Amino acid sequence: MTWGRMPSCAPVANRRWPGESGTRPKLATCATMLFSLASAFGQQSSLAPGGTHASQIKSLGVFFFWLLGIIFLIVIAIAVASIFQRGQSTQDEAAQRRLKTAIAGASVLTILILFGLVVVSVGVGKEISAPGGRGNELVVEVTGNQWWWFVRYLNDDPTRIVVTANELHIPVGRPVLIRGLSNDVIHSFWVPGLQGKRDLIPSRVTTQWIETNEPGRYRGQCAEFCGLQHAHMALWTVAEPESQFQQWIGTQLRPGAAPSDDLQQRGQEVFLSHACVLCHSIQGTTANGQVGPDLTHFGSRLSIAAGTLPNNKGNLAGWIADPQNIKPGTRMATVPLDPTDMQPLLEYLESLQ
Ligand code: HEC
Ligand SMILES: [Cu+2]
Repeated sequence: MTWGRMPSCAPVANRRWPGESGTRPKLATCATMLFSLASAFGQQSSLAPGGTHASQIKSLGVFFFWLLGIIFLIVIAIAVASIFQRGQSTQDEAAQRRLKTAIAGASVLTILILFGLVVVSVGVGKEISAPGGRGNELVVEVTGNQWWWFVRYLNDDPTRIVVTANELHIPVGRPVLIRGLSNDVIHSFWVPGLQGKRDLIPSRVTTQWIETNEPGRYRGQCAEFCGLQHAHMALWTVAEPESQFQQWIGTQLRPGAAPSDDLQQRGQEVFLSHACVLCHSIQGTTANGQVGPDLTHFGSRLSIAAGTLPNNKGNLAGWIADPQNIKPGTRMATVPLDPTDMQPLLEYLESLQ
């Protein structure tokens, strides 16, 4: 699966997702972009399931669609037919009886169909929420924050606990238990290509099993209105083969990369000498803030600010210079920086692979 295109008609430089052409979109191209939206939705669609749970949800939806669609057409056909039969008398006894039988039959059929649908959907609901663990499961804690996702891979061995943000990596074919929490209001964890929704509720743990049989990127989105920037609270789920996943875990377990040149060295100094450290952590440095996302491996992440922008230097500069402009209301403060400090800071943050 590729990035697809995240179309945007907004004339904002550098707001491009990887793979998009360098030209700024003109008004005329906006129409075509609307169509390519469909392909972007492919990465966040319950109609493009990447695992068994999502397939079951899709099959249920398709079954409902066709059954109810056919019933709808039958009802309309009867209604139209009755218009043309208006001249006929319904006064005689035989006609009255036929009418009563028809009404009674339709009522019983309706009740049976509705009851059947309840049974089918409860059955699917049970199947997709059944524990998927066979002792080989991965347990990931996902905590909703206004408006980003804190992610922690639990492990009995505390030195193997991985902390990241706004991005999940999962091994293909292995069940993953999501332990959902919230730090503030109710959020909802929803990766349509993999599972249904599960609310994240303050001071309560909710659980959800996800499993995928197809490597790829699945976009998730907070599905419970949680304030001003609810729409900018997305996350990427990257499903990859076990070996690649283990490699990823191995990298994430390492402390933040040491600066490899003078520019990055300066960037680290800028970071550590500004208010950034009050809110962000970079393992291996003195930065130990807990308010915002852990930045130890920020450079390896796909997006900035919970899917708001693709991760590249241009977007990062815009974000750091004026986060409130990009995500009004975000809990990240604007930190005044000397203009010459920006480039080194960008080099350093993007080097944190
Ligand atoms: C008052 C706390 C605070 C300060 C100070 C702060 N940040 Fe942030 N930062 C946040 C929060 C909260 C977020 C998450 C924002 C969101 O997605 O809504 C964030 C997000 C980010 C992100 C995106 C992380 C991701 O994975 O999406 C980067 C990069 C970042 N901050 C860098 C910096 C730098 C560099 C500084 C200093 C110049 C800084 N921050 C200062 C709180 C802060
Ligand atoms: Cu939300």
